[in-house]
This record gives sequence, structure tokens and C-alpha cells, in this order.
Amino acid sequence: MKKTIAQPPEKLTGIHQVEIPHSAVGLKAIKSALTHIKDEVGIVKGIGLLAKLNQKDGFDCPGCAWPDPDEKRSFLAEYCENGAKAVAEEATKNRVTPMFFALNSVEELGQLSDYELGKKGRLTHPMYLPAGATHYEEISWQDAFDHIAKTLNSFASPDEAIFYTSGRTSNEAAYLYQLFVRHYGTNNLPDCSNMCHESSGSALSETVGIGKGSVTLDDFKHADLVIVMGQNPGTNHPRMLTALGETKHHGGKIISVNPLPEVGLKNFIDPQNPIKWLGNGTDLSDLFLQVRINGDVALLKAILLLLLEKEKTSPGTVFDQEFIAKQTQGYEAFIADLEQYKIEDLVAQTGLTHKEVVEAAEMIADNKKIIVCWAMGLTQHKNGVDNIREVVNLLLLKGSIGKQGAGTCPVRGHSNVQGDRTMGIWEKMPEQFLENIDAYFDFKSPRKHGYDVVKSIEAMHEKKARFFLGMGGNFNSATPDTEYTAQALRNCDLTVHISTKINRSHLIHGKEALILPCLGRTERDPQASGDQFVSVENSMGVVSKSIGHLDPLSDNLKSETAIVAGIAMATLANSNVDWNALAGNYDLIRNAIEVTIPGFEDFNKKVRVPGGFYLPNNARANDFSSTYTGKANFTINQPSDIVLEKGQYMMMTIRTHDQYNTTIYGLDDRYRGILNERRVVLMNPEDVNEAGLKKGDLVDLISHFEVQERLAEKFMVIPYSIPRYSTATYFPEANVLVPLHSKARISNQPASKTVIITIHKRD
Ligand SMILES: Nc1nc2c(c(=O)[nH]1)N[C@H]1C(S)=C(S)[C@@H](COP(=O)(O)OP(=O)(O)OC[C@H]3O[C@@H](n4cnc5c(=O)[nH]c(N)nc54)[C@H](O)[C@@H]3O)O[C@H]1N2
Ligand SMILES: Nc1nc2c(c(=O)[nH]1)N[C@H]1C(S)=C(S)[C@@H](COP(=O)(O)OP(=O)(O)OC[C@H]3O[C@@H](n4cnc5c(=O)[nH]c(N)nc54)[C@H](O)[C@@H]3O)O[C@H]1N2
Ligand SMILES: [Mo]
Repeated sequence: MKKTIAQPPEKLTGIHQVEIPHSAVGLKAIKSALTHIKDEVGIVKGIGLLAKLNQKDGFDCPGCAWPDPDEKRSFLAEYCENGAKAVAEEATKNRVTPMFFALNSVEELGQLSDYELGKKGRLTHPMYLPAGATHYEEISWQDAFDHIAKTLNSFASPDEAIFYTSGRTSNEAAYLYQLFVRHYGTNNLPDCSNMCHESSGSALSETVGIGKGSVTLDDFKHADLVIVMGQNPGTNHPRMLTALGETKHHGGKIISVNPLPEVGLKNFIDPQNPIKWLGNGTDLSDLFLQVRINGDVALLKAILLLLLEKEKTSPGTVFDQEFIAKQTQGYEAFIADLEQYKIEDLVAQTGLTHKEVVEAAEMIADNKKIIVCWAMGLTQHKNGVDNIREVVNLLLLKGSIGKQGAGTCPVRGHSNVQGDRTMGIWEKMPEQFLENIDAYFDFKSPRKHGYDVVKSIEAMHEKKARFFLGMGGNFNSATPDTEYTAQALRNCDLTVHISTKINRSHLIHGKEALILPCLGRTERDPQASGDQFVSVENSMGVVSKSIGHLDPLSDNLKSETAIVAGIAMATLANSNVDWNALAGNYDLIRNAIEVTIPGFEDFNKKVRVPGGFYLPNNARANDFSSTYTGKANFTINQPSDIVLEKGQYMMMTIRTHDQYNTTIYGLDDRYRGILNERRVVLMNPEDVNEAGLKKGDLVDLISHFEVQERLAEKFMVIPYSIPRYSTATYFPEANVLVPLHSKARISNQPASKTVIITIHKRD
């Protein structure tokens, strides 16, 4: 049998470049949202669905984790174009049935692009791929569960199995899942967060004693200054633009730090206010710093040096000395280290001018209440943890944490990625959590730390692990080093995916494979005790209820919770956990959460209050006693140590406006003016010239890591506004270039935004 290709096929789709729009959102966004809804769902059903999206009696948007307002929620503003696309994708009319699998072999499906695969629709039946077979075939739920149980029980050690989670899984399903996995005997619980905000978690726990952000939505109204670093909210968190608009409306300023002039950070037309749809919108960024890829620590250090000079001239006017003395540790060592740097050297590393850095420093010096927001542009680097620790240094110097209008704001990706962690989806949960679980359920959970994403791939590649279960997600395509990861999956005895839609991970499989189709957020969830609701936690630590209203699209779907219970009952012969009861009534799962996880007192009562409740947050409360020193910690960080050789470029892999991670909604990157083509490489026009290339040339990209090289073929050169020697490609097409072992220090997060490449013209 021929191997199915592991990366998206290298097909060009016919680029069409247009002018970059002046503003984000506005009428065009609403039009685009409605077109997706009309095409996938139908207009009447679709509008009904949107009316429930992010409303207090509705379902949580399966798009991003940006929070909803605590109070007033308006119809148009509580969803965004990309949220509507996420809903359209899930509530689609199209179906992937057993007949579809009978007509299409795995190899044939592998020829389709991610876009074409996604458009095939929702999975309707459990499917099984026997060893050596070319086609998936229908299987009963019980047979599927028994098959998983047989495989899991055949291993010498439970550590031979890997249980991945993507961040859409509800709190209830995630809690039950980790309970099953620990009861089975392993902590091998890698998750998408390992590739997303792991660097934030590592840096924030060390410095301020909580791995989550400290601000609330309301803080945006009170901030003097919001700094948005390494994030593209216009595309990935569009409702955040409303919050940034509020900052401006209340007299605050905004600095954006990004290698690309992202439209959403420039100007925004509020969808909530139809009168403004045709106007000029709100200008957002007061200062745009077009930093070189991975130039952020150097930039922050340069700013801090300038602030230090000012503070020395007039002590107490720039730094919050009272906060520093009372609440922090490590100030002197930090200052001593900072003073070793020369401003010229630092500025040279950023690709910015001295004047721009001075302007930023002045804005920061003059303001006391500062919020820093960030996402993948800071976390997915070798020095991703340093990036975020340096952000914290800045906030600590300004005393800008633990007070209104100030603090840390790591903007999470998947809608419940933060909740899944709270529920215990982590390969190294702290001892107290494990003790609580053991006491409540009366078993001994394993203590040995499990594999994270990178270690899971290594373990499967080395055949130390032979079973993979994905609770959602698309492991083959979302992880780095596509060919290597694909081989890791192929080495398994059995790969299992609990999914709503078909994706490439179903096609890159172990000797045997199973696809278990589940209900989505938009659907009702009928169980033994009646229709259930679930809960989710957003990026700011608010836990709220989510309930779907559509009838399940097929009688053969099960909820994620029911699937976990089914696997657990088949696998664990002597379990004293009543899996049936838990899956039949999610209140019982919430009772267990209440007892075993701090902050969930009265969970069943509080979750029923419209809008939900805030989890405790020590950093928000200005209490840093939970760090290893009992104080907020200054840290010493290094600027990037990567030196490019002649002919080399730094490449970041980013999202277009028309995708949700590996789900490709469409082929347009509207806010960057690049339509109908994903295999592009954005380059500085001078670099294009110097390399003897021109717009539209086809090139191959080779990444260089230690002595290894990786090849990605057929990308089209696009001259674009990006600093010299910085380039951009889209994820997941370019994942084949991201070396598995190029990862962030401490957090072990893949460095998918610091990829060193050379660019080679095709004949
Ligand atoms: N519509 C939609 N929404 C989404 C997603 C989606 O795919 N589609 N994905 C969800 C998920 S899981 C996540 S994690 C988030 C991702 O949200 P983002 O982090 O906004 O997503 P990316 O496209 O990875 O963009 C990173 C941004 O960082 C910039 N950047 C890259 N390298 C650097 C750097 O070295 N320094 C600085 N300062 N900037 C840099 C890039 O130019 C880009 O603007 O979005 C979530 N929301
Ligand atoms: N090169 C590069 N690689 C990256 C990134 C990058 O910026 N650059 N970003 C990284 C980041 S931040 C993340 S978070 C990961 C994302 O990694 P993943 O979370 O693994 O990937 P997704 O593409 O979000 O997963 C999509 C699949 O989830 C399934 N799904 C959707 N909804 C549900 C549901 O409700 N339940 C279940 N069970 N399944 C569902 C569907 O089958 C769909 O095909 O990728 C990472 N990879
Ligand atoms: Mo993410």
C-alpha cells in the first residue's frame, strides 16, 4: 500500500492579490460571516444559531477564548466574522457517512487539501480501519470501545499509551477524561496548550504565581496603555478589537509590536454600531513597532534601559518603587544585569530606529496602568519563556499588576484550552491535585510526569508508545515536523480520534485506526437524566455555562463525556468510579470538580447563574505569595542568540484570516490582501531583489536546524511589508519545516515562529 501524504498536497490554487483594506471588521466582515453561514448551514437555521452564540442562555463560541462582557451582551457584537465561520463549519449541512468512506479510500482522501477535506462535512458514524485495509468501515460503538480496551490492556505499561486533548473539550468532558487516563495509570496527557501558551504558563507561574493572565475585560476601560505584542486580534480574536476600542474611547493609548502591519491593529469598524459601518472607523495603534521576528527581548530591554535612565534622573517618577520594595524580589540583580547592555546593540537587534524605541519608552514612562497582551508571536520561540518573563519585568517595574486597568493578558487560543488545564489536562499536574483526585475517587493516580506533545512524538517515533487517542484536534497537522510526526503515528498499534470533522490525522494512522464522531457545541446533549449543559473557562478565568440548541445531526453521535465513559467502562474492569452515572448526569461530574479543584465551591449553583463566575486569581488580587520566593520575581533574560548566516532568513508560521488552526474555511487572507493561495512566502521587497527573485516566483524552502535540513516545495514569493530577513508562511503548510527539537527552553514549546530557512528558486 502506498503511504498517504502527511502534509497538505503541494497544489497551487491561483493567487489573486488585492489592496490591503484600511480597516478590520465593518460591513465586509458581516457579509463574509453571512456568506459562510448561508453556504454551510442555510440562512434561516444559521441566523437562529447566531442568536444563541455567546448569549447567556446559549452556547460558547467554538472559536477563540476571548471573554464575553459580564453585563450587557448585544446581538451583533458577541460574535465575530470568524466565530460565525467556526459555527458554520460545525453546523454544516454536509455529512461524512459510512457510504462516503466506502467510496473513498484513505489514500484518495489524502490527495485532498485541508480545505477540501473540511468541506466534506460532519462525521456521522464510528468508523474502523482494520490493519492493512484501504477503506474505513462502520463499527458499532461497543465494538469500538472493546477494541480500544483490548489494545490498552495489552500493554506492559500504561505509559505506552498517549492521550492528547485539543482545547475545545468542555470542562466536564476534560475532567472525566483525565480521570480515566490517570485511573488507567498514566500522566501522558499532552495537549494543544503545549504548542500554544505553554511558555506563558511557565513564565507566569514562576514570576507571579499563576499560569493564567491577571486582567478582566473591564480593565481595558481603565488602562492608560495597552501593548499588544505578537498577536493578530483582527483575525484571531476579533472581539478583542471592541475592548481595544474601549481603551481608546476612555482616553487610553495602544502600542502594537509586530513584524507585520496587521490591519486589525490599525483601524477597526465596530460591528455593534451600524451607523459607523460606512465611516472611517477607530484608529487603534498610537505607535506601531515593526519589530524583527524574535526581536522582542531586545526591544523590551532597550525600553527598560531608557526607563532606567529616566528613573535615575528623577527617582520614583518612572518606576513604582513602593510596589517593587513591598511585592517583588530580584530587583537589584535585574538592574545590574540590565546595565550591562548597550542601547545601540539592543536597538540594532530589533530592526527599529532609535527614535521609535524612545517614543515607546516615553509612552510607557508616562503611564501607570499598563496591560500587555500577547499570543503566539511571543510564545512560539526558542526564547519564548524569556519573552514573557521580560514582559513581566516591565509590568513589575511599573507596578502594573494587581490593580484596575493593569496586568498580564496572554490571549488564549482554543475556546476552552484554559479550562482543560484547570480540569487536570496536563502531563505534570501538581501533587495537591492528584491527592484530591485520589481521595475523592479512592484510587492511586500515577505520580511520574507524562509526555508533553514533543515527548509524545519522540516516544511514538521510538516505539516506546504504541497507542494514540486524540480528544479533538488534528495532531498530525498541528504539530511540528510533519513527516517525522506522521511516522510516529504510523508506528502506533492503534490511533483513535474523537472528532466532529474529518481531518488529516484520520488519514495518517497506526496499524489500525478508529474515528469516533462526537456532538459539537451547537447541539443538544441528551443523556439519561435529560438534556445536559457543559461549562467552559475563558481567557480571563470566567467559568460559564454552554448549551447547544440544535438537534444532534445523527443518532449515532455521542457526547465526548459519553465516549470517555464508554472507553473507561470497557477498559477498567475493577473501577469503583460509577462512569455511567457521571456520564448520565453532568451535575455529578461538577460535584466532583467542586470537591477536588479549588475555586469551584457551589459549582452547580454558580454555573447556573447567567454569565457564570470568576475563578480566584492571586495576581489579580495583588498576592504573589504562591511563587517559590513568596514574592513577584524579577528575572534575567537573554535577547535572541540566533545569528543568521548569509542567505538565511527567519521564518514565522502564521494563520490566515480564513482558517481555524488546521481547519481551512477558505483560501483568502483578506486582511493581508492575499486571496486564493496559501502556499506563499512573504518577504521584504529588498530581500526579494537582493536574492535575485521577483514577485510570483516559485521557490522551495529549506529549513536549517543543527545539521539537519527539511524541504517544503512550491511556495510563491510575495513582496510584503515585513522587516528585512524576516519571512512568513502559513501554518500548517509550512509545519514540515519546523524541527521537532527546535523548542522553547523550559516550556518545551515548539518554536514554530523561529524557523531558519533558505529560499531556492525552482527551475
Ligand atoms: N479565526 C481564528 N481564530 C483563532 C485561531 C485561528 O486559527 N483562526 N486560532 C486560535 C488559537 S489556538 C490561537 S493560539 C490564537 C492565535 O492567535 P495569534 O497568536 O494572533 O495567531 P498567529 O497567526 O500565530 O499570529 C501571531 C502574530 O504574531 C506575530 N509575530 C510572529 N512572530 C513574532 C515575533 O517574533 N514578535 C512579535 N512581536 N510578533 C510576532 C505575527 O506577525 C502575527 O501577527 O488564535 C485563536 N483564534
Ligand atoms: N507551525 C505552527 N504550528 C502550530 C501553530 C502555529 O502557529 N504554527 N499553532 C499551534 C497552536 S497555538 C495550537 S492551539 C495547535 C492546534 O492544534 P489542534 O487543536 O490539534 O488542531 P485544530 O486544527 O484546532 O483541530 C481541529 C480538529 O478538531 C476537531 N474538533 C473540532 N471541534 C471539536 C469538538 O467540539 N470536539 C472534538 N472532539 N473535536 C472537535 C475537528 O475534527 C477538527 O478537524 O496547533 C499548533 N501548531
Ligand atoms: Mo492555540
